[in-house]
Amino acid sequence: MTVPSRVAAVRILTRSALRALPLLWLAALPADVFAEPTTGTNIFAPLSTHAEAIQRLAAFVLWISGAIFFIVFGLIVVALVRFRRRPGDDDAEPPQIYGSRQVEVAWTVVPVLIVIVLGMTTARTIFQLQDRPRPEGALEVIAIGRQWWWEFRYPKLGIVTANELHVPVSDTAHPAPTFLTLLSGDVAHSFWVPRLAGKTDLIPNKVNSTWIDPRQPGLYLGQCAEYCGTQHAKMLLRVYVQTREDFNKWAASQREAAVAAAGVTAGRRVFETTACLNCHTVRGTIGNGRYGPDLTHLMSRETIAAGAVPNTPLALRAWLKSPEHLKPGVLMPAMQLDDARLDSLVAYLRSLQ
Ligand code: HEC
Ligand SMILES: [Cu+2]
Repeated sequence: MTVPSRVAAVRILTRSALRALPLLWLAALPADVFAEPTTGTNIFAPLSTHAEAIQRLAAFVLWISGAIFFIVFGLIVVALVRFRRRPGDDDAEPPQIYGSRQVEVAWTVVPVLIVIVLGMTTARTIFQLQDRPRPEGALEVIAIGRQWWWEFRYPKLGIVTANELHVPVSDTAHPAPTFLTLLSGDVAHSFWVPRLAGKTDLIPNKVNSTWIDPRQPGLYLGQCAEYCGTQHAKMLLRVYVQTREDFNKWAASQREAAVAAAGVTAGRRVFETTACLNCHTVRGTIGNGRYGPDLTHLMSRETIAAGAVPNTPLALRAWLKSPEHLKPGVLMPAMQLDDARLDSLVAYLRSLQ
């Protein structure tokens, strides 16, 4: 390498090191610096015990790795600058050193200690979170991952819903954690709402669990975090954290059977005479399929198809006409309904408040 290009290399290295510097600050910033609504998915802005513990651990690891990065980089830069070839160098070999016990011991022992510290801190965080006993009165929810949507069952409340999880807010004055039992109906999935908790997998034939205690009401977004097939990317999660009163109101209305609205009998007949009812439940009708989402209170949801499609009349119609079009690979077939039957079916589904 010629002298000018070496100088240029040093300059580029220093410049990229300086550019990377601000990244490190991220880890140390308090959560409120990111004054974003709860819908953000920033792991550095946790709003639940699990997520906070993970953020603390991540910040600690980042600081240590950052320090190592700067020490190593600094030494490289010093070596490059101080020992570069100068005009008039005699090209003789520099003095050769054949090992130094102290140096070798130091650079073996120090990294081993660092790895032990990082490993122990990580293990402690994992065990702290996993060993927490399930407090009396925690809300129990069973979350089942399916290709490519989420089923949420509240066994004690008699509620079954899909994709949009409702839980009460848990502030320090009134702790109200939610325990999630995680199951899979087909392949491996992973439950991940970054501001509430770390990823927990849903594995076929295995029972996993996690818990959340969100501090602020709002909508928290998440996503399946384990590749589970074609529509993995559109297996989104929405967690609605509500005040106690709002949550109780929601729960009470979810417990009801479907309303038998007037003027939608034609649509209801379509639902009950096609294969819809083999895959979908509408409590209060003969439809009790469990392969697809429970539709009893479909209109209480803001989205359909696991957050992929807004729950509007137009989108709903497009979905029924060709689910494949909105979510390629989807496991709901197009039912080949003509326009009149589609319209009446949409009217019926819109009545499922
Ligand atoms: C073979 C089973 C099957 C049949 C038959 C079927 N569906 Fe579905 N349906 C599904 C599955 C699976 C999903 C979830 C798709 C996804 O999000 O990936 C779904 C999703 C839906 C949704 C969106 C629900 C939500 O909250 O996300 C609606 C609405 C719906 N189906 C209505 C119908 C209607 C009406 C019919 C009859 C015309 C029907 N389905 C026939 C399996 C089926
Ligand atoms: Cu998945």
